[in-house]
Amino acid sequence: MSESSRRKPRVLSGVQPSGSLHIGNYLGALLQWRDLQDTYENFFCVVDLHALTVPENVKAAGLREKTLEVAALYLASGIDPARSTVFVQSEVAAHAELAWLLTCVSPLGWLQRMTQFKTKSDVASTVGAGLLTYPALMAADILLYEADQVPVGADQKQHIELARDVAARFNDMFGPTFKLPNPMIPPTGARVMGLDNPEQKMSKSISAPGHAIGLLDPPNVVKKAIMRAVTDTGSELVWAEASPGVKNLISIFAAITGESADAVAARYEGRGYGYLKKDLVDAVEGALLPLRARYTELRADPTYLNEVLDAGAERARSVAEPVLARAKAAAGLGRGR
Ligand code: AQP
Repeated sequence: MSESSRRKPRVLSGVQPSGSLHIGNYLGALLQWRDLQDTYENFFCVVDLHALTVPENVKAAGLREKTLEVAALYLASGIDPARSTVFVQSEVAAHAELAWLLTCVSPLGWLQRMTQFKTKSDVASTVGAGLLTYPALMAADILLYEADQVPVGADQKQHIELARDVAARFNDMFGPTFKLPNPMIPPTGARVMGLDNPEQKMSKSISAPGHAIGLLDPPNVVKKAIMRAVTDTGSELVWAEASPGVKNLISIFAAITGESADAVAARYEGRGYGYLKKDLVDAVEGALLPLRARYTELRADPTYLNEVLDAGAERARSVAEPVLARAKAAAGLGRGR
Protein backbone atom coordinates (compact mmCIF):
# COMPACT_ATOMS: atom_id res chain seq x y z
CA MET A 1 0.00 0.00 0.00
CA SER A 2 1.48 3.39 -0.93
CA GLU A 3 1.78 5.93 1.88
CA SER A 4 -0.56 8.39 0.18
CA SER A 5 -3.29 5.83 -0.48
CA ARG A 6 -3.39 4.36 3.00
CA ARG A 7 -6.98 3.91 4.10
CA LYS A 8 -6.91 3.61 7.87
CA PRO A 9 -5.73 6.31 10.25
CA ARG A 10 -2.51 5.35 11.94
CA VAL A 11 -1.63 4.93 15.63
CA LEU A 12 1.75 4.60 17.28
CA SER A 13 2.48 3.87 20.90
CA GLY A 14 5.10 2.21 23.10
CA VAL A 15 6.07 1.16 26.61
CA GLN A 16 9.52 1.50 28.16
CA PRO A 17 11.15 -1.77 29.26
CA SER A 18 12.19 0.00 32.45
CA GLY A 19 10.66 -2.45 34.92
CA SER A 20 7.82 -4.92 35.31
CA LEU A 21 4.62 -3.95 33.52
CA HIS A 22 1.64 -3.31 35.78
CA ILE A 23 -2.11 -3.08 35.52
CA GLY A 24 -1.81 0.68 34.83
CA ASN A 25 0.19 -0.05 31.67
CA TYR A 26 -2.38 -2.72 30.77
CA LEU A 27 -5.48 -0.57 31.28
CA GLY A 28 -3.98 2.75 30.14
CA ALA A 29 -2.18 1.37 27.10
CA LEU A 30 -2.21 -2.33 26.11
CA LEU A 31 -5.95 -2.92 26.37
CA GLN A 32 -6.63 0.17 24.31
CA TRP A 33 -4.11 -0.88 21.68
CA ARG A 34 -5.67 -4.34 21.45
CA ASP A 35 -9.11 -2.87 20.85
CA LEU A 36 -7.86 -0.45 18.18
CA GLN A 37 -6.38 -3.04 15.91
CA ASP A 38 -9.12 -3.27 13.32
CA THR A 39 -9.92 0.44 13.21
CA TYR A 40 -6.38 1.72 12.75
CA GLU A 41 -3.10 0.86 11.14
CA ASN A 42 -0.99 0.11 14.21
CA PHE A 43 2.66 0.52 15.18
CA PHE A 44 3.56 -0.64 18.70
CA CYS A 45 7.16 -0.46 19.80
CA VAL A 46 9.17 -1.40 22.86
CA VAL A 47 10.89 1.92 23.55
CA ASP A 48 14.22 0.67 24.86
CA LEU A 49 16.06 3.93 24.04
CA HIS A 50 13.70 5.67 26.46
CA ALA A 51 14.56 3.18 29.19
CA LEU A 52 18.16 4.46 29.12
CA THR A 53 17.00 7.81 30.46
CA VAL A 54 17.09 6.42 34.00
CA PRO A 55 20.16 4.12 33.86
CA GLU A 56 19.65 2.87 37.43
CA ASN A 57 16.36 1.22 36.45
CA VAL A 58 17.90 -0.43 33.44
CA LYS A 59 20.83 -1.92 35.34
CA ALA A 60 18.49 -3.39 37.90
CA ALA A 61 16.16 -4.87 35.31
CA GLY A 62 18.55 -6.18 32.62
CA LEU A 63 17.46 -4.21 29.58
CA ARG A 64 17.57 -6.92 26.91
CA GLU A 65 15.57 -9.37 29.02
CA LYS A 66 13.00 -6.68 29.84
CA THR A 67 12.70 -5.75 26.14
CA LEU A 68 11.77 -9.34 25.26
CA GLU A 69 9.45 -9.52 28.25
CA VAL A 70 7.58 -6.37 27.18
CA ALA A 71 7.34 -7.54 23.54
CA ALA A 72 5.92 -10.90 24.69
CA LEU A 73 3.45 -9.08 26.96
CA TYR A 74 2.21 -7.04 23.99
CA LEU A 75 1.40 -10.26 22.15
CA ALA A 76 0.02 -11.96 25.28
CA SER A 77 -2.35 -8.99 25.77
CA GLY A 78 -3.86 -9.64 22.36
CA ILE A 79 -1.73 -7.51 20.04
CA ASP A 80 -1.81 -9.51 16.83
CA PRO A 81 1.32 -9.23 14.65
CA ALA A 82 -0.80 -9.95 11.59
CA ARG A 83 -2.71 -6.71 12.24
CA SER A 84 -0.11 -4.60 14.07
CA THR A 85 3.55 -3.85 13.50
CA VAL A 86 5.43 -4.78 16.70
CA PHE A 87 9.09 -3.77 16.93
CA VAL A 88 11.96 -2.68 19.16
CA GLN A 89 12.69 1.06 18.92
CA SER A 90 16.51 0.84 18.92
CA GLU A 91 16.39 -1.55 15.94
CA VAL A 92 15.06 1.27 13.76
CA ALA A 93 17.93 3.77 13.65
CA ALA A 94 15.72 6.56 12.31
CA HIS A 95 14.33 7.14 15.83
CA ALA A 96 17.68 8.20 17.30
CA GLU A 97 18.58 10.23 14.21
CA LEU A 98 15.34 12.19 14.02
CA ALA A 99 15.47 12.71 17.79
CA TRP A 100 18.64 14.78 17.28
CA LEU A 101 16.97 17.06 14.73
CA LEU A 102 14.00 17.54 17.05
CA THR A 103 16.19 18.10 20.11
CA CYS A 104 17.75 20.99 18.21
CA VAL A 105 14.38 22.66 17.61
CA SER A 106 12.99 21.99 21.14
CA PRO A 107 13.28 25.09 23.33
CA LEU A 108 14.90 24.26 26.67
CA GLY A 109 12.04 25.88 28.60
CA TRP A 110 9.49 23.54 26.98
CA LEU A 111 11.47 20.47 28.05
CA GLN A 112 12.11 21.75 31.57
CA ARG A 113 8.38 22.27 32.11
CA MET A 114 7.51 18.57 31.61
CA THR A 115 6.01 17.06 34.80
CA GLN A 116 7.70 13.69 34.25
CA PHE A 117 11.13 15.35 34.02
CA LYS A 118 10.49 17.27 37.21
CA THR A 119 9.27 14.17 39.09
CA LYS A 120 11.95 11.78 37.91
CA SER A 121 14.83 14.23 38.23
CA ASP A 122 13.81 14.72 41.86
CA VAL A 123 14.15 11.03 42.72
CA ALA A 124 16.99 9.77 40.49
CA SER A 125 20.44 9.82 42.07
CA THR A 126 22.11 10.81 38.79
CA VAL A 127 20.20 12.66 36.13
CA GLY A 128 21.38 12.26 32.55
CA ALA A 129 20.58 14.85 29.87
CA GLY A 130 18.44 12.18 28.17
CA LEU A 131 15.82 12.53 30.90
CA LEU A 132 15.37 16.14 29.82
CA THR A 133 15.39 15.49 26.06
CA TYR A 134 13.19 12.35 26.30
CA PRO A 135 10.13 14.16 24.85
CA ALA A 136 12.11 15.00 21.66
CA LEU A 137 12.83 11.28 21.21
CA MET A 138 9.18 10.54 21.86
CA ALA A 139 8.22 13.16 19.27
CA ALA A 140 10.53 11.38 16.79
CA ASP A 141 8.84 8.03 17.55
CA ILE A 142 5.45 9.50 16.70
CA LEU A 143 6.34 11.76 13.76
CA LEU A 144 8.31 9.09 11.87
CA TYR A 145 5.09 7.11 11.40
CA GLU A 146 2.91 10.14 10.61
CA ALA A 147 0.64 8.92 13.40
CA ASP A 148 -2.84 10.41 13.53
CA GLN A 149 -3.46 9.28 17.10
CA VAL A 150 -1.28 8.23 20.01
CA PRO A 151 -3.10 5.99 22.51
CA VAL A 152 -1.63 6.65 25.97
CA GLY A 153 -2.58 6.97 29.62
CA ALA A 154 -3.31 10.48 30.90
CA ASP A 155 0.27 10.82 32.25
CA GLN A 156 1.63 11.02 28.71
CA LYS A 157 -0.76 13.67 27.35
CA GLN A 158 1.71 16.47 28.04
CA HIS A 159 4.39 14.71 25.96
CA ILE A 160 2.04 14.28 22.98
CA GLU A 161 1.18 17.96 23.14
CA LEU A 162 4.89 18.75 23.16
CA ALA A 163 5.37 16.49 20.11
CA ARG A 164 2.72 18.54 18.30
CA ASP A 165 4.39 21.80 19.29
CA VAL A 166 7.85 20.60 18.23
CA ALA A 167 6.48 19.31 14.91
CA ALA A 168 4.75 22.65 14.29
CA ARG A 169 7.97 24.53 15.14
CA PHE A 170 10.00 22.36 12.75
CA ASN A 171 7.38 22.90 10.02
CA ASP A 172 7.53 26.67 10.59
CA MET A 173 11.33 26.72 10.47
CA PHE A 174 11.91 24.33 7.55
CA GLY A 175 8.61 24.05 5.67
CA PRO A 176 5.77 21.51 5.93
CA THR A 177 7.37 18.18 6.94
CA PHE A 178 5.45 16.53 9.77
CA LYS A 179 1.86 15.58 10.40
CA LEU A 180 0.63 16.78 13.80
CA PRO A 181 -0.51 13.93 16.11
CA ASN A 182 -3.33 13.82 18.68
CA PRO A 183 -3.43 12.02 22.04
CA MET A 184 -6.08 9.32 22.54
CA ILE A 185 -6.88 8.80 26.24
CA PRO A 186 -9.09 5.88 27.36
CA PRO A 187 -12.33 6.78 29.23
CA THR A 188 -11.48 4.49 32.18
CA GLY A 189 -8.10 3.26 33.43
CA ALA A 190 -6.33 6.33 32.07
CA ARG A 191 -4.63 7.01 35.39
CA VAL A 192 -4.27 4.06 37.74
CA MET A 193 -2.85 5.08 41.10
CA GLY A 194 -0.57 3.17 43.48
CA LEU A 195 -2.43 0.72 45.74
CA ASP A 196 -0.18 1.73 48.64
CA ASN A 197 -0.51 5.45 47.95
CA PRO A 198 -3.46 6.58 45.82
CA GLU A 199 -1.97 10.08 45.49
CA GLN A 200 0.88 8.66 43.38
CA LYS A 201 0.60 7.21 39.84
CA MET A 202 1.17 3.45 39.68
CA SER A 203 4.63 3.23 38.19
CA LYS A 204 6.96 0.42 37.16
CA SER A 205 9.97 2.20 38.57
CA ILE A 206 8.48 2.09 42.09
CA SER A 207 9.36 -1.30 43.54
CA ALA A 208 7.68 -1.02 46.97
CA PRO A 209 5.68 -4.19 47.73
CA GLY A 210 1.94 -3.57 47.44
CA HIS A 211 2.41 -0.53 45.16
CA ALA A 212 1.47 -2.13 41.84
CA ILE A 213 -0.34 -5.15 40.44
CA GLY A 214 2.33 -6.65 38.17
CA LEU A 215 1.00 -8.39 35.05
CA LEU A 216 3.27 -11.36 35.77
CA ASP A 217 2.82 -11.38 39.55
CA PRO A 218 1.63 -14.75 40.89
CA PRO A 219 -2.04 -14.86 42.05
CA ASN A 220 -1.16 -14.80 45.78
CA VAL A 221 0.90 -11.59 45.32
CA VAL A 222 -1.92 -9.93 43.35
CA LYS A 223 -4.42 -10.92 46.03
CA LYS A 224 -2.26 -9.60 48.84
CA ALA A 225 -1.70 -6.25 47.08
CA ILE A 226 -5.44 -5.74 46.46
CA MET A 227 -6.57 -6.91 49.90
CA ARG A 228 -4.08 -4.52 51.54
CA ALA A 229 -4.83 -1.58 49.23
CA VAL A 230 -5.33 1.74 51.01
CA THR A 231 -9.01 2.73 51.28
CA ASP A 232 -10.04 5.05 54.14
CA THR A 233 -10.98 4.87 57.81
CA GLY A 234 -14.64 4.05 57.08
CA SER A 235 -15.68 0.43 56.66
CA GLU A 236 -18.46 0.74 54.05
CA LEU A 237 -18.56 2.21 50.60
CA VAL A 238 -20.28 5.59 50.23
CA TRP A 239 -19.61 6.43 46.58
CA ALA A 240 -20.51 10.10 46.85
CA GLU A 241 -17.80 10.52 49.51
CA ALA A 242 -15.30 7.94 48.27
CA SER A 243 -11.62 8.54 49.07
CA PRO A 244 -8.95 8.47 46.30
CA GLY A 245 -8.01 4.88 47.30
CA VAL A 246 -11.59 3.64 46.92
CA LYS A 247 -12.08 5.54 43.66
CA ASN A 248 -8.91 3.92 42.34
CA LEU A 249 -10.15 0.38 43.12
CA ILE A 250 -13.54 1.10 41.53
CA SER A 251 -11.92 2.56 38.44
CA ILE A 252 -9.58 -0.46 38.03
CA PHE A 253 -12.63 -2.71 38.39
CA ALA A 254 -14.61 -0.70 35.81
CA ALA A 255 -11.75 -0.64 33.30
CA ILE A 256 -11.29 -4.42 33.55
CA THR A 257 -14.96 -5.33 33.23
CA GLY A 258 -15.83 -2.58 30.75
CA GLU A 259 -18.53 -1.17 33.05
CA SER A 260 -18.87 2.43 34.20
CA ALA A 261 -17.43 3.35 37.61
CA ASP A 262 -20.94 4.30 38.78
CA ALA A 263 -22.31 0.89 37.84
CA VAL A 264 -19.54 -0.91 39.75
CA ALA A 265 -19.90 1.40 42.76
CA ALA A 266 -23.69 0.86 42.87
CA ARG A 267 -23.13 -2.89 43.47
CA TYR A 268 -21.02 -2.20 46.57
CA GLU A 269 -22.80 0.86 47.98
CA GLY A 270 -23.23 0.48 51.74
CA ARG A 271 -21.22 -2.76 51.82
CA GLY A 272 -17.83 -3.38 53.46
CA TYR A 273 -14.67 -2.79 51.39
CA GLY A 274 -13.79 -6.48 51.81
CA TYR A 275 -16.53 -7.47 49.31
CA LEU A 276 -15.27 -5.01 46.74
CA LYS A 277 -11.67 -6.15 47.16
CA LYS A 278 -12.49 -9.84 47.00
CA ASP A 279 -14.46 -9.44 43.76
CA LEU A 280 -11.73 -7.20 42.35
CA VAL A 281 -9.18 -9.96 43.02
CA ASP A 282 -11.36 -12.32 40.95
CA ALA A 283 -11.85 -9.79 38.14
CA VAL A 284 -8.10 -9.03 37.92
CA GLU A 285 -7.25 -12.72 38.05
CA GLY A 286 -9.81 -13.39 35.28
CA ALA A 287 -7.83 -11.03 33.02
CA LEU A 288 -4.32 -12.01 34.14
CA LEU A 289 -4.68 -15.80 34.12
CA PRO A 290 -4.95 -16.18 30.31
CA LEU A 291 -2.41 -13.39 29.80
CA ARG A 292 0.21 -15.17 31.95
CA ALA A 293 -0.47 -18.50 30.22
CA ARG A 294 0.01 -16.97 26.76
CA TYR A 295 3.11 -15.13 27.94
CA THR A 296 4.67 -18.41 29.15
CA GLU A 297 3.98 -20.04 25.77
CA LEU A 298 5.54 -17.11 23.90
CA ARG A 299 8.69 -17.09 26.03
CA ALA A 300 9.08 -20.81 25.42
CA ASP A 301 9.30 -20.11 21.66
CA PRO A 302 12.01 -17.45 21.15
CA THR A 303 12.18 -18.20 17.42
CA TYR A 304 8.61 -17.02 16.92
CA LEU A 305 9.08 -13.88 19.01
CA ASN A 306 12.27 -13.00 17.12
CA GLU A 307 10.53 -13.52 13.77
CA VAL A 308 7.73 -11.16 14.81
CA LEU A 309 10.22 -8.50 15.94
CA ASP A 310 12.42 -8.88 12.83
CA ALA A 311 9.44 -8.48 10.52
CA GLY A 312 8.16 -5.57 12.62
CA ALA A 313 11.49 -3.72 12.46
CA GLU A 314 11.67 -4.19 8.69
CA ARG A 315 8.17 -2.83 8.17
CA ALA A 316 8.84 0.05 10.60
CA ARG A 317 12.05 1.01 8.74
CA SER A 318 10.19 1.05 5.42
CA VAL A 319 7.82 3.68 6.82
CA ALA A 320 10.23 5.67 9.00
CA GLU A 321 13.19 6.06 6.65
CA PRO A 322 11.46 8.13 3.93
CA VAL A 323 10.09 10.49 6.61
CA LEU A 324 13.55 10.89 8.13
CA ALA A 325 15.00 11.57 4.67
CA ARG A 326 12.37 14.27 4.09
CA ALA A 327 13.15 15.93 7.44
CA LYS A 328 16.91 15.89 6.77
CA ALA A 329 16.41 17.38 3.33
CA ALA A 330 14.12 20.08 4.74
CA ALA A 331 16.74 21.00 7.36
CA GLY A 332 19.47 21.14 4.69
CA LEU A 333 21.53 18.29 6.10
CA GLY A 334 24.09 16.45 3.99
CA ARG A 335 24.83 17.10 0.32
CA GLY A 336 21.41 16.18 -1.04
CA ARG A 337 22.68 13.17 -3.01
N1 AQP B 1 -0.56 4.39 36.27
C1 AQP B 1 -0.93 4.40 35.00
N2 AQP B 1 -2.23 4.45 34.66
C2 AQP B 1 -2.62 4.42 33.36
N3 AQP B 1 -1.74 4.36 32.32
C3 AQP B 1 -0.44 4.31 32.63
N4 AQP B 1 0.67 4.23 31.86
C4 AQP B 1 1.77 4.21 32.65
N5 AQP B 1 1.41 4.26 33.94
C5 AQP B 1 0.05 4.33 33.95
C6 AQP B 1 0.67 4.17 30.42
O1 AQP B 1 1.46 3.05 30.02
C7 AQP B 1 2.22 3.41 28.86
C8 AQP B 1 3.67 3.12 29.14
O2 AQP B 1 4.35 4.21 29.58
P1 AQP B 1 5.92 4.28 29.65
O3 AQP B 1 6.54 2.96 29.78
O4 AQP B 1 6.44 5.11 28.56
O5 AQP B 1 6.24 5.04 30.94
P2 AQP B 1 5.41 5.75 31.99
O6 AQP B 1 4.22 6.44 31.45
O7 AQP B 1 6.35 6.60 32.76
O8 AQP B 1 4.95 4.46 32.80
P3 AQP B 1 5.42 3.86 34.16
O9 AQP B 1 4.79 2.54 34.28
O10 AQP B 1 5.19 4.84 35.23
O11 AQP B 1 6.96 3.62 33.97
P4 AQP B 1 8.23 4.31 34.55
O12 AQP B 1 8.14 4.11 36.02
O13 AQP B 1 9.33 3.55 33.89
O14 AQP B 1 8.20 5.74 34.16
C9 AQP B 1 1.88 4.84 28.52
O15 AQP B 1 0.87 4.86 27.54
C10 AQP B 1 1.38 5.39 29.81
O16 AQP B 1 0.48 6.45 29.63
